[in-house]
Amino acid sequence: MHDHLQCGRFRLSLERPLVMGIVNVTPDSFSDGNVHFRADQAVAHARLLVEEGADLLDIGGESTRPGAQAVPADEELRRILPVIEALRDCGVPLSVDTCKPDVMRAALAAGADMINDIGGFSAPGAVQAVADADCALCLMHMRGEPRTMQDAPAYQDVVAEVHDYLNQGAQRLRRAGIDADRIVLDPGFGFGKTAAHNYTLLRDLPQAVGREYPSLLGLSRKSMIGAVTGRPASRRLGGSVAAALAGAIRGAHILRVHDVADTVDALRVWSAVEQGVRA
Ligand code: 7PJ
Repeated sequence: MHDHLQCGRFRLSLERPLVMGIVNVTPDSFSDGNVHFRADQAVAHARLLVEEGADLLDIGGESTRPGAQAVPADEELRRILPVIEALRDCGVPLSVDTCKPDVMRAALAAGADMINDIGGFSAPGAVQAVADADCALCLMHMRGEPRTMQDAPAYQDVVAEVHDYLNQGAQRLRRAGIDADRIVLDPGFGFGKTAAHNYTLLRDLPQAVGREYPSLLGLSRKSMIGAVTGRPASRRLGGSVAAALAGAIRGAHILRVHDVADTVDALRVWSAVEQGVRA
């Protein structure tokens, strides 16, 4: 595995876990439906996350929650392009969370450094949309599609199946001429998985991802945290930080979180335990 991630304008060291702050530009995150208001709120929130220590930002214009409906590409672009443009100078790489090749191309042209595709670059044209750029690619495992993925997901061996999907997907990217140092793999917590599947994948993270590529984990506030704590999404901070730390201990490279400041604190304390404190 490479010691860095080629990520558009940036070359990120993978020596310590990186924190990716989530920036939602979806109507359900804000009560006002106005596009400009929404973009301004998202940009302000993103700047706060950078101040809190985010190493990257992940900008999403399509809700991918279980049961969510698809958003057309032009609406997704109306939401995210102003946000990408406003954040270009924020000092950290910008990832864009999308499955659509047209959105990928437009986001890269606007300055995005990474494409995060929960569909694993399986849409026709998705690989070609990113191949000739120098962006990073996050390839995530999903079983089914968001609308129906939580309808009784079943696996023979969830760890082996996720491993094979991710590594075969990475091979497909490599055959299209994409360098290994641009690729990140993600087990896709909550995407067509029961709580038991999710915890097995987190426990066996090194086996689920393999050793060839760095990993990205999205655990923040997910139902797997609620399944164990009994808490609603608004009160899953402690559980989410514990899950992020469990991932870091197992070698995760990028942690995708809502609560950047608390996750950064937890990682700093963990690092002080492991590496000691410099005098
Ligand atoms: C993930 C994501 C994830 C990656 C979402 C949510 C749902 N992208 N986008 N991994 N989750 N790579 O944050 O609850 O787990 S949207």
